[in-house]
Amino acid sequence: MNVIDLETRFQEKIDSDIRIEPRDWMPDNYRHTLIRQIGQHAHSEIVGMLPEGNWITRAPSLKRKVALLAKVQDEAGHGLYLYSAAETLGGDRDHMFEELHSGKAKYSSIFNYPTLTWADMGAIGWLVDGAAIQNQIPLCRCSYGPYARAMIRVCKEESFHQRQGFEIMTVLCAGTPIQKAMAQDALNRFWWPSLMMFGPPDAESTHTAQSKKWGIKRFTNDELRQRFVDMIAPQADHLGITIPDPDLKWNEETKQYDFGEIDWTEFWQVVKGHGPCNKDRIAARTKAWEEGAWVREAALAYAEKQQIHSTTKSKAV
Ligand code: FAQ
Repeated sequence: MNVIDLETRFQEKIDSDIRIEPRDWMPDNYRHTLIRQIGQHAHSEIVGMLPEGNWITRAPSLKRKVALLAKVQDEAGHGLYLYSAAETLGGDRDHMFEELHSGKAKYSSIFNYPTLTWADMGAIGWLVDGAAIQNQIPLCRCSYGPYARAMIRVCKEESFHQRQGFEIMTVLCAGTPIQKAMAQDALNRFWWPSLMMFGPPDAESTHTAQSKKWGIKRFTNDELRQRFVDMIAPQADHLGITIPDPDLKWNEETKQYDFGEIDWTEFWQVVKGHGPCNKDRIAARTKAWEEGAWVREAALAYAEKQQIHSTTKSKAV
């Protein structure tokens, strides 16, 4: 079968909602697009542990500490499923890490903002996990089987994360005036960066058209951003805090919220490495990688020993 026939058959499978599995034929660019997106997604999960990890030792109670610790560990687990999913496509894990540490690989812009108060733990759970769920639920139907299956478990865990974040916000908003002001301040700082998580506007998105054709993305960046605003605006009303956007208002005709212009210059600055915490994030990940070298060496030595042991045993049989 020639390449054109293979591509036609491949597209027919996608159009009939048949999952593509690791050993199936796929166009090179489909493979590269997935390794790029899954790799960036995996990096986002493990870099995303840092802003919240910052508050584990300062959580205001044992109950809060346990929930936050569990959440941060969940993010590590998500990173691991995702690196494994990228490996099923031929992605090399060490190479992906090299690209992260050298600043070449991207990860979500949101994790380059600092977490200044405890209320930021509420805002991240509510807004950042809320945005992640909005973006990842459609990925459960992604055409690539291992990625789609990983997303099912990830989304279940992200839903718990969002609940715990919203509950932190609920308690703060019903608390003292200072606590409510802290919640408002966290919303002020995390609102616009959360909208940026969905990526550039559709007119400037380089990958959306092809990724939609291949069933990797089911919705465009702007469609998902709009859904997010429509979900969060009534929740902010319920909490009694104000979204920092004077142009935000319900549109009776479109049955959606209209909202103000996003600062795309800020977005691209952060993506290019010039956000408030980019350098700290990369430095923390690089340090963790270097300090974990002995664990990787020990695991490899153990695996090699096991291999020799099982080969000798099977020869003896
Ligand atoms: N930050 O053409 P598009 C989480 C890049 S997980 C940085 O629209 P695409 C869990 C993009 O890579 C959050 N870069 O690209 C958690 C591309 O660059 P390239 C992460 C961004 O791929 C919660 C260029 O701009 N989620 O939060 C961003 O079709 C709490 C052009 O953009 C995922 O990764 C950005 N925000 O659409 C953890 C989900 N946006 O590669 C801890 C999977 C775009 O050409 C605590 N990924 N870029 O050099 C996706 O759905 C997609 O990749 C998009 C971008 C929607 C992110």
